[in-house]
Amino acid sequence: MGDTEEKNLLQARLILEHSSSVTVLSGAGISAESGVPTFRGTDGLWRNFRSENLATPEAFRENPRLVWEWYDWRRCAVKDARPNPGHFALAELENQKKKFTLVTQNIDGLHQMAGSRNVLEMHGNLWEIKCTKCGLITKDYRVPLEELPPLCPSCGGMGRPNVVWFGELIPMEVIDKTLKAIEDCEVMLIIGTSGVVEPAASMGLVAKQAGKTVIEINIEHTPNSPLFDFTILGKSGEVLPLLYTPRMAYS
Ligand code: BJW
Ligand code: ZN
Repeated sequence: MGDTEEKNLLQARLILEHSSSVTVLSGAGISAESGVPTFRGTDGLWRNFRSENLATPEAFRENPRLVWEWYDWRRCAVKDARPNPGHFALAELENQKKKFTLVTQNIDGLHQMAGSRNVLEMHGNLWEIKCTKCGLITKDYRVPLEELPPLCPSCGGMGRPNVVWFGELIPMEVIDKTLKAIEDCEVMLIIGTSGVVEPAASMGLVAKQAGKTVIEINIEHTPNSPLFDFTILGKSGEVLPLLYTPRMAYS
């Protein structure tokens, strides 16, 4: 680790130590060390298709089976994934703070598996299927799914992944709670996201404009880096465990 990274790490540690309310925005990068592929970049997702061309309501209307094949493949890939030290560090940080909100763009459920409790899923959940006819949402952990597209257990309508695609709205309740969490926090951490997908990408700026300290953790700089207080360059699974003092078991 270079001198700058060491300095940024120490500074972040001090800032976090002295704050009682923290809000986090996480993206695909935090799950990369769990073996879950990110979207963009050289190792980005699948079969030379751009996720932008699959993660849309239009793509689903045109070819629901193809879109479902993609999601079924991702469900298979995520099924055996386990949280990494970055996920666990955030769960522990939550235990140490008076107020803590973890807003994630990820749909893999790994934050919850690591023990994070106050989690807002901006883009939905890979394990939920929503009926396009009656709107029923069911949890379904089968991999692979027996029939593609899966059918609604209640009305027989076609199911779709309960995720937010391009051109669709983030649930209003999630946006409201996210904005409130930003308003209420002293420090915001932006972890493992390329910061190109709105409205998540603007949340760091919202925090900055509200006078919060915003720290980014990423393996590389992003277009938003100049807006933030500073960026810690490194893998989130290596950086996050260094940002707090673990509680002693019997203290
Ligand atoms: C590491 C690491 C390690 C790697 N440690 N780091 C304003 C302007 C322009 C366009 C728009 C706008 N407002 C809305 C839009 C349209 C659109 C949008 O943003 N388009 C842009 C791409 C241009 N947004 C929407 O449509 C949103 N809806 C909306 O705003 O509704 C109102 C509206 C509609 C239309 C017009 C105007 C308003 C909905 C967005 C939904 C995004 N959905 C997806 C799919 C979800 C389901 C699924 O997973 O399949 O969400 S797309 C995909 O991108 C997924 C992700 O959550 C999201 C963000 O990706 P993320 O997490 O940043 O991943 P990567 O791969 O991009 O980056 C990984 C990062 O990790 C990199 O930086 C690495 O360096 C780093 N990294 N390893 C730390 N170990
Ligand atoms: Zn139904």
